[in-house]
Amino acid sequence: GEQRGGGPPCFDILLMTELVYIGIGSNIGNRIQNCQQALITLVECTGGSLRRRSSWYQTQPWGRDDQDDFINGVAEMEMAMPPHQLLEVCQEIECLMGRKESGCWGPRIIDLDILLYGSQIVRSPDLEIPHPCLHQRNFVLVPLAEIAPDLVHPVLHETIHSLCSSVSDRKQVLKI
Ligand code: PH2
Ligand code: MG
Ligand code: MG
Repeated sequence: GEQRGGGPPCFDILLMTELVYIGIGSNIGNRIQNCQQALITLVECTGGSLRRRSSWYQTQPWGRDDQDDFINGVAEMEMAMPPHQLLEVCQEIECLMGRKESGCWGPRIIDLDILLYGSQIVRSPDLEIPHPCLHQRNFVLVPLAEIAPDLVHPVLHETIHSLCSSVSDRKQVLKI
């Protein structure tokens, strides 16, 4: 940065933030309270700010029918924490809240999924952004379209609104 007067050198510190969309879900216990608690903890642990949150939705289970309905929602956060570190925080919160492994698509106390991280594309064995199933699921697209309809999916190059209106998923998603 520009040096002023006789004082110390002035450094410009650039905090690079991104808009990050997190999917929140629960289908065990007090589902809304679990989702709310996870979101509060996520804000605390990431140092990010919560910009928008969708309504909560009651959603039919996707992928496996033999379980209770979920509560789902999506949060828009602004943060500087990089994707893999954010993943660790999400997993730590799930663990702290008592999540047990219940297999693929099984019931869970809490699930925090990174859906989108700015327009970044991450493809690594432990983390894929955009979330690889985002565009196939009503329970993600409906709340996401509520808060970010004009957002463009960085791989499919379609808006969330457009993905939401053409999705073939017929599972029910009800605003509560
Ligand atoms: N999560 C899953 C599997 N199926 N179905 C609904 N409705 N909501 C979810 O959050 C969900 C699911 C695995 O993460
Ligand atoms: Mg999930
Ligand atoms: Mg998950």
